[in-house]
Amino acid sequence: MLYTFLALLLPLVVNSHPVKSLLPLDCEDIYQNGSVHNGVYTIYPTTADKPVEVYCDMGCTEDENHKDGQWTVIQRRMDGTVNFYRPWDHYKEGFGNKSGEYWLGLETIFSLTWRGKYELRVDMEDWERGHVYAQYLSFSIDSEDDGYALRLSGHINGGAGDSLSYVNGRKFSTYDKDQDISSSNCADLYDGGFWFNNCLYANPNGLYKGKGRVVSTTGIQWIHWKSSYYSLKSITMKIKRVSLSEA
Ligand SMILES: [Ca+2]
Repeated sequence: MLYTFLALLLPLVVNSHPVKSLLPLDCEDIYQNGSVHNGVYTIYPTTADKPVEVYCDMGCTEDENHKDGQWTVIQRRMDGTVNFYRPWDHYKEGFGNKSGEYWLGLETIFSLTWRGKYELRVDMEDWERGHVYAQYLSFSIDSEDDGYALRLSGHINGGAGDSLSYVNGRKFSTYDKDQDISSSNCADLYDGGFWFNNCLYANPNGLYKGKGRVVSTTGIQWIHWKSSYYSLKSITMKIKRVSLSEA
């Protein structure tokens, strides 16, 4: 078994492109190193002494749209077990459970999208077995000094519509760090840290409300698909490397 594994792995290592380090930067590298199944893996977005656990969505042969797997999951909601109403430091460093609900962390997302060019895909599910997505061919965020501002382009409509471009170029906000352009505190109004304008059409980090229509607007919203008063069953934000950045 071990020899079979090594025999499979060695040609990959030998034939891979020249790299400065064998440490995986993201799920693409994990996959290229021979781990082809969905699961929690360790990546190194910055340096060797700073490992980060992440869920890798390696794709699923049952779903035509997922044949190009190797997605690095940066955010996931699925059952309401993790509280997303958290302060700035938590959103900066990341929180939650990597095999369940979590936010990867702004610092890690910044490091990844600084070192490589990435696309973003947002998968979502309603309570009536509906599945749609929104994809963006280019995704990055600025450094903390620049408020972790969101940079998006190239929307592809997978049925969800485009509820994110409204906050393109906007800084990240939490209830204790209001960087939106509203006179209100959007993160406090909508119960979760995110990129806000005045305020939002999408709120992936809002309150997990459970099934069906809800009476308030603080749920997990994607307004171009569902109304403000609908809180989704699940939502996942994941990124995939297009290329490494020029040195
Ligand atoms: Ca404000």
